[in-house]
Amino acid sequence: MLGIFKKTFKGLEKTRKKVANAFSLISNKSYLDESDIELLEDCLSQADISYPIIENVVDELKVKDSSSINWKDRAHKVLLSKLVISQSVDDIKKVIILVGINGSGKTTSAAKLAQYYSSNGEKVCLVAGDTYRAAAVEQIETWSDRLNVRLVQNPNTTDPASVAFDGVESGMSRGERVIVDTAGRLHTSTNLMNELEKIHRVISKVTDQITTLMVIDGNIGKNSLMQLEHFNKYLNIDGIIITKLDGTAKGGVALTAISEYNIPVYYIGVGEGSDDLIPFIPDDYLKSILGDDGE
Ligand SMILES: Nc1nc2c(ncn2[C@@H]2O[C@H](COP(=O)(O)OP(=O)(O)OP(=O)(O)O)[C@@H](O)[C@H]2O)c(=O)[nH]1
Ligand SMILES: [Mg+2]
Repeated sequence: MLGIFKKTFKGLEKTRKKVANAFSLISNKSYLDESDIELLEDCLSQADISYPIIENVVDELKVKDSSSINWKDRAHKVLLSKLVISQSVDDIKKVIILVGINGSGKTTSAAKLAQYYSSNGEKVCLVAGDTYRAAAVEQIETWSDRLNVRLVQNPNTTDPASVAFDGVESGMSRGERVIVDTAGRLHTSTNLMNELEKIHRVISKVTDQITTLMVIDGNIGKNSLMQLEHFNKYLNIDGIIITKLDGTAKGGVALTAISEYNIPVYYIGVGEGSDDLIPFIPDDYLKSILGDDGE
């Protein structure tokens, strides 16, 4: 069941149990009273689903429905409608810039993407755009060795835009998929945010085939959406990778990102290995949160 979503399914077990429990408590009811609604609101909120979305679910469940469809299926239907966005991993352009706050999983995601595209037969180049820490360069170097993909780095400069330019220029001329790692930063650091904007601007001189993906730690929950909003002010965020959904994450962040910000989630990270990246599939994702009757 659920094939490649198995790890997410395992990771979100706690959330799913709570949600499933709430739905089983109301399963025999033909209408929902205030305490049932409160119970549902509570467990959906604990799953990191934002209030406007919860309100939509509750409003729908308050509508009389004489068909046999059950409460959970109705909630699933509402939530799925929130995840409808014309997204496809095929929309991702040749150059990918990964941005996000410290430790969200950018470098690991760069490695995962490198493996993903290599295994699809593409030539891949990693760009060490985190020039501030020697350890950061070593980390991506280790991945490039392990995955046998080209790495562009420059120990003689701390200017990430310069390394990114070299990487994209050489990568495009070789027909490679170019994945640019960047240093983690807080959205409140204006200088570092301007630097990201500069990286993007400099790469744009080489090509317009750029997709900027924000890497979000799924454990951070609702706060991460504020970070998304701020990053999106400095450079257009084209899509999202949500990481660590194999861990203690509650899971609901993807719903809010897509429905309130209209930014697609392309991939999710479900582990620390280079093959722990899977395309985001709305229906499977919802089953990970709400449960699946076949579970
Ligand atoms: N369980 C799990 N761990 C992950 C996942 N993605 C990344 N990690 C771990 O999270 C930690 C941080 O990952 P990095 O890829 O170094 O994060 P980063 O965003 O590059 O960090 P900075 O460069 O310091 O900003 C590492 O220990 C990774 O192994 C994931 O999907 N699941
Ligand atoms: Mg990093």
